[in-house]
Amino acid sequence: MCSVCGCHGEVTFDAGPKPAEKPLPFPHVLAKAPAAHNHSHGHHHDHGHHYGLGAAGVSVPGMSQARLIEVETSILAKNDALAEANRRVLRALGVLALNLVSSPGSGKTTLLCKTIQALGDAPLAVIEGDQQTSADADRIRATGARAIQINTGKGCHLDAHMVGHALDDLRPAPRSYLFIENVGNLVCPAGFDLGEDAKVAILSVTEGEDKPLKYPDMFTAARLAILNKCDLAPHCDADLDAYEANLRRVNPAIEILRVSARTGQGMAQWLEWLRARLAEKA
Ligand SMILES: Nc1nc2c(ncn2[C@@H]2O[C@H](COP(=O)(O)OP(=O)(O)O)[C@@H](O)[C@H]2O)c(=O)[nH]1
Ligand SMILES: [Mg+2]
Ligand SMILES: [Zn+2]
Ligand SMILES: [Zn+2]
Repeated sequence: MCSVCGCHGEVTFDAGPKPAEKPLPFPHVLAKAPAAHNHSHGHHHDHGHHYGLGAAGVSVPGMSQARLIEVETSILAKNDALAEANRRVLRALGVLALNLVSSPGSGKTTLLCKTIQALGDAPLAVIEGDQQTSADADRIRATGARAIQINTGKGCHLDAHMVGHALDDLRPAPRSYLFIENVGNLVCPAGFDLGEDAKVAILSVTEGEDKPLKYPDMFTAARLAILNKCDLAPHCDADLDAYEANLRRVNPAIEILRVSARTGQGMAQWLEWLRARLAEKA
């Protein structure tokens, strides 16, 4: 469930066609089968797999505001503990995990497909989050990369628990990239640590220069902002300097890259950024 907006839903996983079993490079805590819910990613199975409790701003019959806040705090604390468990596994493997966050349609999947092609044979895997459909995982798999789709139902963000199960199934290779495309939403994914190394916010130039100011939590949480669809800037009077100034107003330390996933502008800098972050994991 979402402690921010109260969304909830049934979570489903689609790992796609099963690849041949590969021996693990060294023993680690990952184990198989999110579908079977064998909990081996660091938590006991004393939770009900319900993403359907109430939340702030949502009235739940019989629950006081104080109790709601208590429930929210407990959910975020549980998420943080599971995120740490994910982070330990990813750190042991030297995997660079990036949580791609944005509003719907900013170009996350397009950028990922282009990135995968450009990275060539670098080992990588993708976790796709959407409320419904496996369309994005299919787009990723069409590039030859491994992808698992998580459908969050009415849920509006991925959480560390879902990602833990996806990791059990994906088993990322040592020293590989793990790209996590979050559900398109500029609000709730900001609050949920997945165990990633960094959040990368994709903001397209058609969304308006004011968006960093209107959704500051997301851009404060992000290490890097990719200003995507720069090819469209002249057609929609986008002021790229104003985008950058507003990003820096909410997060003075944020790194910014001007990119067009369509034309390839800025891709070299993005790839350089990725390689540098992976090298830091050594
Ligand atoms: N002009 C232009 N269109 C883009 C660019 N990146 C993505 N798109 C288009 O934007 C739409 C949404 O892209 P998609 O990757 O599905 O966005 P997502 O919802 O963030 O995953 C698609 O029609 C893409 O072709 C870009 O750099 N330039
Ligand atoms: Mg997408
Ligand atoms: Zn939400
Ligand atoms: Zn679980």
